[in-house]
Amino acid sequence: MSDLLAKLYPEHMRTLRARADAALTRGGYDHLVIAAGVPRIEFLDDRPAPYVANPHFRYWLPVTKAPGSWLVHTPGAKPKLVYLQPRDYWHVVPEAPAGYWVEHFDIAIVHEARDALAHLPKALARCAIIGADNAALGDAKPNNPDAVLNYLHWQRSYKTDYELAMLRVASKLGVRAHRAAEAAFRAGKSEYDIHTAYLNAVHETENELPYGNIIALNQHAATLHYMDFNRAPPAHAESFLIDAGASFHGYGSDITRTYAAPHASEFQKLIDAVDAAQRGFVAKVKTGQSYPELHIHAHHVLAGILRDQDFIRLSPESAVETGVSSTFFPHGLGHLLGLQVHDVAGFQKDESGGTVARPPGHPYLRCTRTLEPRMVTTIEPGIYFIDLLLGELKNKPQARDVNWAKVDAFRRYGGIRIEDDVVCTEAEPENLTRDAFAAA
Ligand SMILES: [Mn+2]
Repeated sequence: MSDLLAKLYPEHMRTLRARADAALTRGGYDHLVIAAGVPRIEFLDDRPAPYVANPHFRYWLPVTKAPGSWLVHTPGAKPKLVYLQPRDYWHVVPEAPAGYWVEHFDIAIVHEARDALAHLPKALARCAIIGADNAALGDAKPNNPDAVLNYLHWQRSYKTDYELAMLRVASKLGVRAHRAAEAAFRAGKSEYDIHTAYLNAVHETENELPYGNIIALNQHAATLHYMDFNRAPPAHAESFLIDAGASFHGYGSDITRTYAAPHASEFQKLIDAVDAAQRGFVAKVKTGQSYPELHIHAHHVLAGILRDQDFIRLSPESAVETGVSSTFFPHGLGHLLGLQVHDVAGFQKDESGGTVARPPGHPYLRCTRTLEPRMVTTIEPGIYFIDLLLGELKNKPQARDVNWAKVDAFRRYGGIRIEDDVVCTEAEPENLTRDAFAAA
């Protein structure tokens, strides 16, 4: 693997340097300075929150644990890494830089956080400094200029070959752990035990995962971000929804699967229909596809499933128009993915910034872009039986078009979500998740 990454990294660096040059021109700056960042400290406490390195730092090098380090890009010069190895016997000190990326940087090692300042450009007013507020070091205060960030964020949507290789690995790791989690569900384990089975298989701590695991049995799957991890197995396991990913050198996967217990064939039938629909949406991840239009299309298809399986008795068109489809599918079809699980620029209009609004009535859609090659997006349709939303539907005129007996019988399953990570290409989409499941 590291041979492949070593081979792809030089081109990745050429691309990033060209992007950084263009961003600096747009902002009128001479240097791009990126703070890896430092952990936040809990209020009224001396306990640090889990450290997550600035994604702009991770974009340049596969180093996720170097708090207090800095990166400097100046057009025409070799990028500079100011690498902090503190004198510290309380914490593990980051290892000396090693690997395929080292030769691409001029590296200055410092042993005190404040010593990094001497290695940053003297003319700080000429620097675009990217980082969180608490990364400020003396007069080197993050200014995060919009013109620079908007350009970089837009470009981050188009993954380099190196980044795609990272994302493929993150998908493989996630799928390996998903299979262990499914086995734990089949063995009758609790949510907590399924969670630990997942962690054992992915070989990552909870803080290293790209996001917190969602592991829901039965009606818990109706809570979209259920993260309670019940310690006891349910008396009767009917269904299992797992939304969990894996990290690889700062890149993440984001995968959701839903399973029915063997006796729950009526629920399996609905899962199969959502699964087939999801594959259809993935097939539409193509150059020129408007993501919000794909989201609306998904509403029509899912409403058709609800009608075909006799949950509702109105046409898909009127189910979407009246908001009934949103009772059962109340979140967005997906989002951009990369260095961040909900990657930047999902709503950006162009490389200068701006916003493309969500379609009215779809407040949780996380992407309004038009798809182009090298964009990576999730496709994650769902159908849920959520007490709160069903209660609201009951007070609407459309309540008479709902087969409540069947809907109520399905509350015990919670819901279904099926999520793959998909690369838009010049031709057919690359499904990172299904490819990884097929290879497992
Ligand atoms: Mn997702």
